[in-house]
Amino acid sequence: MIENQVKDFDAVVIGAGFSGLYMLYRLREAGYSTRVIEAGDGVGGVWYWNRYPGAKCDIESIYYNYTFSKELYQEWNWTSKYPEQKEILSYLNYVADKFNLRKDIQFDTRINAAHYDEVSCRWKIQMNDGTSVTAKFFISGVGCLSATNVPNFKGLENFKGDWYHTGKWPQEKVDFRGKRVGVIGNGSSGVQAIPEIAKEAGHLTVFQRTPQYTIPARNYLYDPSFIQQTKENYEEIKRIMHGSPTGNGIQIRNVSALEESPEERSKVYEEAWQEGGFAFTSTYNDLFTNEEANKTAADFIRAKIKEIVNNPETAKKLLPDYFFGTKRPILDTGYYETYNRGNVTLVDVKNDPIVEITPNGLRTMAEEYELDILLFATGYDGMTGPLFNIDIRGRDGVTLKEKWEGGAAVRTYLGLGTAGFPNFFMITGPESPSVLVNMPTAIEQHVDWIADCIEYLTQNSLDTLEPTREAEEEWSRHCREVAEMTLYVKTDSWYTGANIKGKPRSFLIYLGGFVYYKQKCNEVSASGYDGFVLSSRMTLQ
Ligand code: NA7
Repeated sequence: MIENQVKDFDAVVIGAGFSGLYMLYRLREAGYSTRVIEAGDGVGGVWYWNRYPGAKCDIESIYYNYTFSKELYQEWNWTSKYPEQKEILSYLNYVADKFNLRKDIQFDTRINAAHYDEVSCRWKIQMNDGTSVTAKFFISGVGCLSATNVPNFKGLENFKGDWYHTGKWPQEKVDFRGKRVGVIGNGSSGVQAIPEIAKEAGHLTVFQRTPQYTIPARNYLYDPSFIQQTKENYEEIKRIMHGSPTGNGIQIRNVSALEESPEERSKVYEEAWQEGGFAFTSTYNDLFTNEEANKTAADFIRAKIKEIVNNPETAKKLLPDYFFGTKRPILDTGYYETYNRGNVTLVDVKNDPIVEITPNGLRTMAEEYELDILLFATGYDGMTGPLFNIDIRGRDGVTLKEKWEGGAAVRTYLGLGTAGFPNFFMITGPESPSVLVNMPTAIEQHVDWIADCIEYLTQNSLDTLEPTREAEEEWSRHCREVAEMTLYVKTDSWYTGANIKGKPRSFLIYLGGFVYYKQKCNEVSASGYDGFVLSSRMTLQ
């Protein structure tokens, strides 16, 4: 029930995904009044919204969970190596129930604006239902990929069929049986959805702009005895997650791809390909920093595509030529094989661009395709998109978007906070390792740091904390320098913001590794928050 009177909380958190749920748990355990505001009618975040056919996580389930509660780890049973969306959503619902979190979550509500009031040192938070609350701490758990991107194609409003975005999928099943279906986009979402839809649709047309490298997931059901073992090894799994550069069990072989002979390399790649999953990206230590090394992996996958896809013309269209792994690596189940089906057509929209959506389908320069259902697997305005969708204003009424010049000048300290926005924390914010680490691990580390920081302020009778301009300049420069040493910045991708028309190009994921990053965060807190300004209202007046 929505109350009209203005309420004051210690903390308001945006979003009830992995981040928001754990943040709520930590703050409430410490005795802080906390309200989570969630746009959906249930918990789950991305796993609430991404219900498209084939939606799965491509991190092993035994690592894709919280570690803060041993009891929770003992109680939950994952059924397969790569968990399906439904299973992850059930897990997060289980967490919400087990820790009685729902009572502090306001569902079906969006935050429109959050303005910092310098007199009261509180955030005033305005909701889309007209209500508002105030809070000492304003914490973003919006996630890196929650602002969906529906490209502004001419004529979409006239389309007579149904259309969907993979990241805003309806709760009820979409019936593709016998239908003419079009899919625009072949990133992780498209690559997962396409094989599943092809099995059901009358005809499926895939509109591809950039061909992708994808590696077979080779998912399988876990043996219950294996799950039992992981429970017995909970401490070890937790240690691996929180002590490794990627926050999961993946170990990168410390060998250059150029050190081994072509024969040895082929053998290594073939074994990894047969094993499936991210074993392939972990074969050599210089795949993402050395162009020549990268080419060896890219050539291997291109050869696989030619081998799998029967029609040489289709195979040719599917051959990627960017640096392997510099767009988010993808795992698939029968993706390339899908193009051998009689009911699937691949259209290369780089050479034959989409001109408009028509009432009956989609028209490219060369042809019109009649469609009953159109699917946008066109991704997200990543990292800054979800934050810019909210009118967040810090000191002097300056918006986050203004301060960061619409994304051209993002400045954060450790991705956790930004100068001029006191007591505003970002969980897995821009310039933190975020999506290049196993997300639940990155989230737990951030939430723990933020919760400890809030406790420190309380214990020391301090009211506000915000980064200094110098500290954030230095951190942002360091992030850019590390990114420049890699091949990631050379590719158009959502990592670089190139997927959104007009978005300034930048690289907002910290690439120095989770272990170093965590150590740096710990040093900052141990030093009494070096790089932050801490103050009490007494000193402010
Ligand atoms: P992605 O990975 O951003 O993929 C989006 C896809 O949509 C990609 O193939 C894009 O082609 C394509 N796209 C985007 N805009 C257009 C237009 N205007 N015309 C044609 N094609 C377009 O999003 P996903 O949802 O698949 O995955 C997001 C993340 O979720 C993923 O990285 C994992 O971390 C989980 P492009 O390559 O830009 O040419």
